[in-house]
Amino acid sequence: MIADPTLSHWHILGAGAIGGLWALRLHSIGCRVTLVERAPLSPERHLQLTDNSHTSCHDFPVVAANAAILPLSPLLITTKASDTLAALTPLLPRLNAGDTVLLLQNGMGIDDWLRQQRPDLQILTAITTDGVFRPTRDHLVMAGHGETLIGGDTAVEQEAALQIARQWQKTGEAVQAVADIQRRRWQKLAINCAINPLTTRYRCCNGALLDMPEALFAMQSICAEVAVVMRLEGHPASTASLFDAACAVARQTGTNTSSMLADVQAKRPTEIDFMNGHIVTMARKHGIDTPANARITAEVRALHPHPAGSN
Ligand code: KPL
Repeated sequence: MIADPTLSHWHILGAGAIGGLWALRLHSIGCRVTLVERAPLSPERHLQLTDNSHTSCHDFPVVAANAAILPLSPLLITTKASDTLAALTPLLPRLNAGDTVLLLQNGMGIDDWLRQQRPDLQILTAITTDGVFRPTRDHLVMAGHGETLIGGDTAVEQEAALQIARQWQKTGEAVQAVADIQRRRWQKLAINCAINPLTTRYRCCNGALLDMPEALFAMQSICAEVAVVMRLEGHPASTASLFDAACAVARQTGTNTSSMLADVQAKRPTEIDFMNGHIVTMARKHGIDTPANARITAEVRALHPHPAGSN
């Protein structure tokens, strides 16, 4: 497919499973796509996607994050939350005021950090229920088509989210711009807080949590604290609604290894600081304790050495 010069030229930081998927999807509708990496292994990456029996592939140009590559906007960030600060910091001086940055990743906290560093950027956030795994670095296998929701906090950002959603819908995927992206991100965060670290504690797939009374009790305690913090942050939530949603997702993704357990098994840093750790931080800002989240955060952090100075 020849790139259409009237379509956006996307830069993707962190082309793992979701980033690689969107690289191929955006390429399929004629967008130019460049991958941005901290330490590129080669000037091109051959990404391949298997979706049922259909395979698509493309060679994408790769540029180093610290190389002079302007303009970078729109920039899609799909790094794991735990890798984002290191990956994004060298890019910050290369972003211009008003540039669009779209964060599509698990967990929360990175957008706040980015807004503090660069209040002049147009920062959008997105969540997805697409399921994709990577048997090898550059081979993606679609596990299930989900929905991607994009939004922004200001009217201008919401308009930008709408434009991006319209463009991404051309891929044929379920993509929507939503006015309440923060509420939806909190709901997704609650589900991740209730499932991911407990699969790590019990070394089990998501669905197995539902068969363990002690895991269900811990899920409920975590949800109760998340609901309090959500309400303090201005988002309606109850323990029952978050717990029910977490149980439903654990059931639907029953045989999945959660991303956190996969990280622990592969001895990679986890996203705990951007999930339950974020709840603890936000609760402290409001002057309250969240012992169930603090305990599981400490437990998961102890599994992997964290850089000195990180909280
Ligand atoms: O998002 C997930 C994750 O593993 O990070 C869930 C929803 C728990 C599915 O595995």
